Amino acid sequence: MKLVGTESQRIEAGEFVELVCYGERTVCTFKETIEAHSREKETNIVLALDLFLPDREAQLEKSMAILESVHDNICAVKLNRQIVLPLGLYSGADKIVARAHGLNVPAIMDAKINDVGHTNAAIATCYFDAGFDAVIVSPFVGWEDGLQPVFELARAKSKGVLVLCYMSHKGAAEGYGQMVLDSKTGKPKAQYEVFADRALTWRADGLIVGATYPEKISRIHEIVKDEISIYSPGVGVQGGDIEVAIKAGARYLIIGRSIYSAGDPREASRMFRERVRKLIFKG
Ligand code: NUP
Repeated sequence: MKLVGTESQRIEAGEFVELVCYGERTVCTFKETIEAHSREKETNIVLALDLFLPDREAQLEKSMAILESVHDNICAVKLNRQIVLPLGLYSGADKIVARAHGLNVPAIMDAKINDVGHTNAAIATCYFDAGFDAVIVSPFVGWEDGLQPVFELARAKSKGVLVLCYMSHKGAAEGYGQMVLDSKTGKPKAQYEVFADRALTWRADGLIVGATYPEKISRIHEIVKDEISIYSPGVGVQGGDIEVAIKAGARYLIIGRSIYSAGDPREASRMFRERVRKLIFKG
């Protein structure tokens, strides 16, 4: 299928069904792909599948079971190193990614990539080879010989790059919230505002902003508008509020413990989805 028109025109024309097909990945960006999944399933919830169990087999089995039980209610799944380290990338985590794809759910690797260029590129290559559709990176490492190779690799492979902009924990203020001198104006500016500007230049697919700081979500949304989608972790256990985060400008909510640690993860994910449906999809 040849895609014509803007993303919103194509989605309005119902072409998003084509976009969600993995066979078509070369023609759409990660931003388009997840947007299509989100609209089709009327959910903006990204499951943070951070289950950590002493028994590795049980960790894999239970992670799979949770993914399968909640997949109708999520638009993507996010893994991080607490699953990749014990299970291995090519012998465990990749199975979860393949299962997610089998359920038509894209997979994000929360790698927070943060090294010099050549190792960043190698790390991103491993995650993309294992099937991940997007990686999360840290902006502190900068562009030249830092994140540039990751963005180039992602473009070449039609994968996504999401950039941390203001993290959800208390210590985030020490780095993301510090005042720095804007290199263009010489005037003081918050670090996270500089990162939001850079993400526009870098054409990032998404920015991560903690739901625990709705005022930061609003400010960052003001800077990036709908050019870059805001992903917001920190609702539920960390204290952030779904409605407040969405009203401030979050497009996706990353939710972990409030779903996978619930007595009934499927029901918990269904209830979250109902709440976001009213706000985003007006259902
Ligand atoms: O700022 C961030 N805060 C955060 O919690 C950036 C993140 N990537 N995360 C991730 O979101 C964290 O690693 C975890 O996977 C998830 C939140 O989980 P929970 O607090 O909903 O259990």
